[in-house]
Amino acid sequence: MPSTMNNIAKQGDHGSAMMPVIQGVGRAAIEIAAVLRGAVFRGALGGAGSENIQGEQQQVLDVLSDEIFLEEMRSTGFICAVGSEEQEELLVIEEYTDADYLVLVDPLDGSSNLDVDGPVGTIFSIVKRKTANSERPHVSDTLQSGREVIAAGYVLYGPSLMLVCSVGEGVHGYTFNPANARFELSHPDMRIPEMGGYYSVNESNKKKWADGMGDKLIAMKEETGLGMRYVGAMVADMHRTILKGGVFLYPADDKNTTGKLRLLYEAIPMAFVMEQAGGKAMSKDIAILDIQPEALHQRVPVYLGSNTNVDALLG
Ligand code: P6P
Repeated sequence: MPSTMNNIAKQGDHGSAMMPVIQGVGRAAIEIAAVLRGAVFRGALGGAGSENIQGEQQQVLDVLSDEIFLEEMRSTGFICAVGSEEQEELLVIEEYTDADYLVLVDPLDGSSNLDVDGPVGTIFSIVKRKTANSERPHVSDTLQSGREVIAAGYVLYGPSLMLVCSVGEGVHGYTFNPANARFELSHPDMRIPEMGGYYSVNESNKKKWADGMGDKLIAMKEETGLGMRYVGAMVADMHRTILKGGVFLYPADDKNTTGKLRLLYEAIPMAFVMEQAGGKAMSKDIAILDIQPEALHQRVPVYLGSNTNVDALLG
């Protein structure tokens, strides 16, 4: 069992490259956590006065986190380009256009929680380029199904700082130990219960949901009596779902007709982790990892969680 992130990154077919990249994610997480903790004193809470490609108000910390993450990926020397939820175009790393891998990242997921001191996260996945190393990295390098993902995971900025990731050989959780200033294995081989006690959704949208999901949720609630937990940051809701079991969902609705959550930056990495943890990751009637992405900022409906709960909901 890997005791530190160094060991997990050695596993898998791309171990020699994944170690520095996942260590880079760890360094970015530590830096972002420090920025979050001191944000109020730097006047860094609140809006940046700009919109991202998603048309969402960018938080100052969204922009800062994106810069920190990009710099740490650049410094690994293994990444040729980064696709970020906060950037309209693919960010090519000019010093390393011949490197083998790309990273897709939501640098600060759930950032609307920041000014109420709620949990937020970073979500990432790593893919191998399809273009030749002699070519310039292209957006087509990012449009790969989740079955091509080499490694994925998330950072949870909560009461503790956690990095949960998989290189395709199970899911392991690492907690930052302030005594040693490094991530240490705290949740070896994370497995989601076959059935859990919670559903997790923004139920205020229920009347707008597509595909009869409102009626399906009502039926599931009556049948199972599940409790409800919803943090409003996917990383926190996913982490609880993996540890306690249950189902997290964000259906399409009449406002977000193809869903709200981003396929490349949220759905695919979280689906990779969920399936590696023994759970199910669906987007209506197709497994999220089987979807062929068509655009960098594509959105999809998501249903993630314990096999029994997802089946009960989707029928
Ligand atoms: P709502 C955060 O903005 C996010 O992308 C996910 O982290 C979260 O699960 C969802 O959107 C929350 O959306 O509409 O409930 O605020």
